[in-house]
Amino acid sequence: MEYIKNRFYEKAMKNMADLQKLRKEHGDVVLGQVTIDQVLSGMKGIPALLTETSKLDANEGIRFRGFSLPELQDKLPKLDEAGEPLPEGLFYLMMIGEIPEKEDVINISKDWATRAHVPQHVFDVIDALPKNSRPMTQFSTAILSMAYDSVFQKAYRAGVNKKFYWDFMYEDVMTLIARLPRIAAYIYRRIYHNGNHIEPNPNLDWAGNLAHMMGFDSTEVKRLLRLYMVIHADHEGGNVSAHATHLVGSALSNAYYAYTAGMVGLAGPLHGFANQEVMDWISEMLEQIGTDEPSDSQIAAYIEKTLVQGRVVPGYGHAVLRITDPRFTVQQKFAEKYIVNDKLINTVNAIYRVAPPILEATGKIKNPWPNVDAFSGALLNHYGITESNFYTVLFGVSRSLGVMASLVFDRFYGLPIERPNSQTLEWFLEKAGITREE
Ligand code: HAX
Repeated sequence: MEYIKNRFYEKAMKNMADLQKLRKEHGDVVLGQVTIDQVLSGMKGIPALLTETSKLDANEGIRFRGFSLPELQDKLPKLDEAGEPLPEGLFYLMMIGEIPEKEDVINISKDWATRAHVPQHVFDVIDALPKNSRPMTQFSTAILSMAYDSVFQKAYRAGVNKKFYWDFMYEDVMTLIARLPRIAAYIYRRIYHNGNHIEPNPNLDWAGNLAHMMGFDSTEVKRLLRLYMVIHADHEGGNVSAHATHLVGSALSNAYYAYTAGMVGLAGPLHGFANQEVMDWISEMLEQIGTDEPSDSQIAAYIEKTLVQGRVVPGYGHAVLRITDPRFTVQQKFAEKYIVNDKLINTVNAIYRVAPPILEATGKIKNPWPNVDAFSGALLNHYGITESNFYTVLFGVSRSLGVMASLVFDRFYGLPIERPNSQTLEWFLEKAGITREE
């Protein structure tokens, strides 16, 4: 299993000389100007982070190490040719920068299977929470409780040289990722199946095992979860879950602390919780209209009503994208390929026809197109994973792949503690040449 770590070391070492040169000799190169609007609109568009794993283009969507999602569906190893790529392969690509061979992917699967044992105290911590506390609360608390096991933390306390931090971080990252399916499935079975838990099957792949432990052993659900885990894995470094993980990690917090920070960020309704909000919003709409096959004009009226109420239409808009999210399109194509006439999916497609012009007509929403969350719930629901308040946990399991890979890079590159500058309103007014009335 060490060979994945060794490959990472070889590849990442090649970048180190360039990074050191940049910092030493080119640190004064100007990258652009920062406007008041950029700062006050949530630091949009300011190049402020170094993230290797993926890059988001506003007009094209996500690329992982240069590969678009359809390219990855074609190129990443699968268990069977008709299936979807294994998320293990995407993790390899993000870490090493090359499309893996099937053997590499199987090696990661095996590595994670050997690390997947979850200590009893983690289940005890979950069981101590009220059963009806939000699944993301249970998930984040469980992750935090594993900080006890951090080998990075122990090594740091023992005074290890900083050039070896990444090695211990890698170990924590691999163990954390390996344990997540068991933890997520445990929470799922605890809440929705009376605590009737299902043991892991070490012969299954990471996403297949998640499906298995949740109680879904069909090829269809395993295929869907493999796709789901690939498309939600990373969205460059500035989104809330990735940035929070990176920020907390920059204080040399261990991987469990950093990822917990990312997960509590993901739990917000403008980020990962939007996947549940989409389902809630659609159910509310269907209930109020009184049909499960709404017409385009009924949907249009409901969208208008939502906007008048000063609420957001969940699943639409994006802080960076200015097109239909390719993660939406990939799911739509998956549905076209495998699913015939599902009423909820028909409604999601109808919303896609109707919503963009209405959102655009407001004149203020910068991106009227759907994001990943507009489709994901309908697919899960179709295959029997109907408990929408669990959906953000599934997103969280997937997101570990990108943010944890990035954390290894952060420690390898020795990126310093993050500490942007903040200013008072007074300062901004002065910069804008505004004098306050006495
Ligand atoms: N419905 C209604 N209003 C919307 C909107 C939507 N879908 N999207 C943006 N707006 C509003 C904003 O609230 C903002 O209003 P105010 O000026 O009154 O504050 C205005 O339009 C301008 O916003 P923006 O610049 O276009 O968008 P932001 O970068 O500020 O926000 C969001 C991006 C994704 C948060 C936003 O589009 C939104 O709230 N969408 C709905 C929630 C959602 O789907 N979130 C998931 C995003 C993808 C993701 O991270 N998945 O995990």
